[in-house]
Amino acid sequence: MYQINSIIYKGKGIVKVILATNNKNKIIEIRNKLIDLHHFEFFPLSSLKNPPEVIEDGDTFEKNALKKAMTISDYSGMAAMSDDSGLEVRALGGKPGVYSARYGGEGLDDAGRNSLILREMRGIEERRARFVCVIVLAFPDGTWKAAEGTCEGEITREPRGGMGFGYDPIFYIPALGKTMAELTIEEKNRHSHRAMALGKAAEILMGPGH
Ligand code: ITT
Repeated sequence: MYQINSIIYKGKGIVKVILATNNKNKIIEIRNKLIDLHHFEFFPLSSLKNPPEVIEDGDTFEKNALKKAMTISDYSGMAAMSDDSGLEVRALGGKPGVYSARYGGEGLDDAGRNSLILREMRGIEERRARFVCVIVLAFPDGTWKAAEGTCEGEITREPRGGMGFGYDPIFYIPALGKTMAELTIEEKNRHSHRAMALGKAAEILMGPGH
């Protein structure tokens, strides 16, 4: 049992939270990870009529996550949870970073972006990389909280695995001996950057002393 955060809860039966993301894979992972938070119901952005488009022009994950959550909370009058995330490759000076979703230009899909990174990494021995995720919770009273999670790994020499999304097939986790795309959703939700950030976000929602 847990004690729900009374500042957020304010005696409401179920607190509705809009997931301020257009990424269906993030929604699946978030819902799976937060399944035990019975006092909260998570709705997709598509449940809002004509939600505003958010231009992600921040130079940090937190700025972009804050903009997404704030915009949707303001628009809906409800609590909103956003996720801004990406891959930072050491030998590429932290790229693609906040540009992860559109690295290489709009014409590339996930497989194309993975090929691009593998090409850029050809012949490079320093393969260390990390995934970063910042979750922002924005509330109708204008307050907000951020939670960050990271996951350390290495860039593979070729894609491996068919699960997950994005850069998962080229991100190897030495401690597990698998790429992120070789993990089941339950495994990914024990180890990923998003899982770490969501764990902290759950603490914020549940409040102290749970
Ligand atoms: P929203 O902004 O609507 O949430 P998005 O996909 O554009 O969706 P981001 O701007 O945060 O989200 O970009 C994140 C990109 O980083 C994502 O599109 C992937 O390419 C990559 N990424 C983030 N988390 C990942 C994960 O768990 N596995 C693989 N790639 C990931």
